Amino acid sequence: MLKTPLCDLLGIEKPVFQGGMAWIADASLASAVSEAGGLGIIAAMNADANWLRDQIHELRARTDKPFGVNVMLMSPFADEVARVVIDERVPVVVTGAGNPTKYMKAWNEAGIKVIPVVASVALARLVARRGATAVVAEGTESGGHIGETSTMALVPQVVDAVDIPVVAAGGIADGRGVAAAFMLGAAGVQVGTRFLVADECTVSEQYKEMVLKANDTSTRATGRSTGHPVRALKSPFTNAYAKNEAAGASSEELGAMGTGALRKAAKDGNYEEGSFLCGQIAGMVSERQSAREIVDDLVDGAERVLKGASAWVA
Ligand code: TUI
Repeated sequence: MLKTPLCDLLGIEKPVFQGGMAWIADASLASAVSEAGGLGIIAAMNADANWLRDQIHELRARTDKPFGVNVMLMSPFADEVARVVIDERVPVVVTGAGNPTKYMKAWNEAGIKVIPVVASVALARLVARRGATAVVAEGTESGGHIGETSTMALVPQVVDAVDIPVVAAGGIADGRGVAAAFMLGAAGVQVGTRFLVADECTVSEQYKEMVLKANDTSTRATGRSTGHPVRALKSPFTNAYAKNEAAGASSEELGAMGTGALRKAAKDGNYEEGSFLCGQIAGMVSERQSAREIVDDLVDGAERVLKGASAWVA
């Protein structure tokens, strides 16, 4: 059995978080991951308080296990969502795409376990000082909004910088990746891309097919000129976006292009206009499975390779 201090800290059985993917990580997927013993996470993304409240109630109707809400800090509704997680007594809040410190005092006082996603050592240190329970160190291999540093380089540097548990994210989709993350000092992993093809994931069929067909060079990061780079599967949208970016389009023009593109991919399966956010590891995701099968395979696979890891040590 693979158990780390993070499991006891959060009351979960397996040290696997499901990434808080915008327009994708809803009560259906999150409740299935939590039921499987991991930490399911509802993505509040750009949704308002009412949507989030409904999703939390739906999740609670399906499981009584711990779960999280991902608060996307660039959302226009971040303030109201930050209140909902307190009112609803959400056990774990994961934040992304910004600095969460302005909310941390209220969340800590409410007894919420706060786990910011960080893409740098500097932000990891800052949130640790402000009472974070753990951090997710997310490498640039991830899908969605990304930083510059790879998982391999970021995780051990964050582990050395803070004395709270570190969860590794970015480029992890099987037991080898989980075991490697543990070797870097992580106490858990966050996985997004592999859960895109989970049976309980309500994303469009078009999205799932694109992930299943992807190979190692199928993603690209665009939007570096805006200061908010995003990784997605190559598609007509990323081609058009990159062309406009190279031609010197302003951040506002590029932002306008992006509006609605995540929903078009996730909900409508619109190949031409959708932005299919996805991590570099998509090439390894080739099978539709239940969330439970995915969680079990990640953990069992890690156990297997960790047990064999000393074979080369004389
Ligand atoms: O947040 C994510 N991934 C996301 S958010 C998202 S929705 C979106 N769509 C289009 C544009 C922007 C957002 C899709 N995917 N991952 C966590 C993450 N956080 N990755 C990187 C960061 C990050 C980056 C810079 C966190 C903090 C930061 O600087 C904070 C500061 O101000 O110091």
